[in-house]
Amino acid sequence: MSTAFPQERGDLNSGFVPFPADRAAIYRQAGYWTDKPLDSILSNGAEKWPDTAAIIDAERRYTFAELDSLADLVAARLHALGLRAGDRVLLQLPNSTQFAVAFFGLLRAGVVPVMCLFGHRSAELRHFAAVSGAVGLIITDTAAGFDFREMAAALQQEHPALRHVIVDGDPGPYLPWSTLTAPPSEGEVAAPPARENFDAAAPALLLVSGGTTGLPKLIARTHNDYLYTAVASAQTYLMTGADTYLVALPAGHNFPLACPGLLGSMTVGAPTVFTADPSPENAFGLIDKHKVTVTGLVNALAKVWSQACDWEPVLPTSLRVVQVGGSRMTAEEARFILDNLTPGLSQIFGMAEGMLNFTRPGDPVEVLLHTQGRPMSDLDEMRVVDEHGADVAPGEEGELLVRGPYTINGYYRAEEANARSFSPDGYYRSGDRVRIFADGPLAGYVEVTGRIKDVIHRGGETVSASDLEEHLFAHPDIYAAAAVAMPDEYLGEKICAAVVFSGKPLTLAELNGFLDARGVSAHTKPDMLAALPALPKTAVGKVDKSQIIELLRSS
Ligand code: OOB
Repeated sequence: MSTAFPQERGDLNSGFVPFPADRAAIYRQAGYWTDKPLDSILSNGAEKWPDTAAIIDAERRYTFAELDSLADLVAARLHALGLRAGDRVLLQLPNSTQFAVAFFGLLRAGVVPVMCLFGHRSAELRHFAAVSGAVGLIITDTAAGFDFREMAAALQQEHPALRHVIVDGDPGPYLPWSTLTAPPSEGEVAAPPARENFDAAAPALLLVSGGTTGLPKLIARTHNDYLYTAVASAQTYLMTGADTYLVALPAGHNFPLACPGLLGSMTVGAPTVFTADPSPENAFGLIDKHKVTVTGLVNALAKVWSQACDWEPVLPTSLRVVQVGGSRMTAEEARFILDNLTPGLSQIFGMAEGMLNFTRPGDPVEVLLHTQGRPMSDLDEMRVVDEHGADVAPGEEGELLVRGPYTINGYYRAEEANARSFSPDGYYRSGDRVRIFADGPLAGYVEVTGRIKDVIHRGGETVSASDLEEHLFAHPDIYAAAAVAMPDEYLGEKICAAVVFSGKPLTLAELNGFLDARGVSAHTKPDMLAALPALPKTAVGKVDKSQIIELLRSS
């Protein structure tokens, strides 16, 4: 398969859209950009808290000093293998200490990790390999019956540039990860090569976008902007070395990686615990054992944890902050988490593209229930615009446009998408429909009301999926629901409610009776009801509407 981009070394910056010089100067002036490499988080930690645990999983524990020297060793060996600064390597390991070792080993070698999610498969990885021009892949052997080595073999066939396949576990024909981490032999140089021409405004890592339509896009995050994300988000949550963070979501996702996640925790000397099993049965025990104080969850998982508090013998009482975000949450859902799981609920509205909003420790309950937080940085610039691109009146709904010290200025190697997704003055068009409260106790806070494109064109009407979903969620027998568009000969699109019932399933007539009683207009009511055992999820655990539509079309 050919790509529009040369795959030789040294072309990391081709197709990367840097920050404009005028704004970069402002971020440096403010002290938000420090021009240090991202892995200085680790060297700093090793200097300040050498003997404190940095990363922990069921099998292993490494102090900051141990992780620091191991990252050097791995980097030296990656270099010896032939990997060079600016090369890209796909990183796809389960949540474990080895994920962090590989991540920092790559950074130390100047290699740019492409942060695949553990649930991604060849469709996504093939695309990441093609766009990034990756020369390597770090995987585990098998998980839940899936053989990652077979996937690697197929990928290598299509992408001969993918020369280095490194496997944690049984390597098959590939290089065992343990050869990179084994103690140094006598005389072995365990230091990475010196960094030449280091540029903190160049990409440090590539994240993948969170959209559920089409393949994820690659998002280049620079040393400067990502280091700032980690530092500032840990500060926002008043984190200290007395905290412990639990990675419950896939570790390669921005949320558990740096918001504050692993990287933010490391900036304050707080240990990070990894688990590949986020079920309450497993996670609650770990939280208790390690006295975890901070974690991040997607909505569906937060709901499961909240319910489990009814029956689990060990409760996660050490938690001080539970961040919940990734998709829309109603005030009722937030209330349920607050009442059942923790008073430490924090809503987070973030994106791999950068921009983060949090509710803060100490915010009034009203803020926790009704908003998705406010921007992390005083240099975040937000606009809310109508369909013509004009700013709406304060407090009105519209599409959120953002730019700031840690929001990208373009997707990586995606000129066409960039023409659509970025305004000429550098704002990222988020596609999220929001309102920013203009006055009263919620002033300055953001409410996410839906996605601008998540609408159903039914006859001549445009129906907002999230408006209907809000009504569906209000039914006591509905556990989860999504409104999706299905093709219709007469209407163009008809409204389908995909519903997971917690009790006895309703009929469409019963459901519409309930919606009538709530005053839902005739053209907003579903034409079709699909009762499902569960809603399909993305690799990070968000409801995946494109999969729902596929499922319904094929059934
Ligand atoms: C996080 O990042 P992504 O890149 O997987 O997804 C970003 C998109 C946003 O544009 C928005 O559509 C949606 O996910 N989203 C929310 C939300 N948080 C994210 N929609 C409604 N309410 C929220 N609270 O999802 C992400 C990245 C960093 C931290 C947290 C989440």
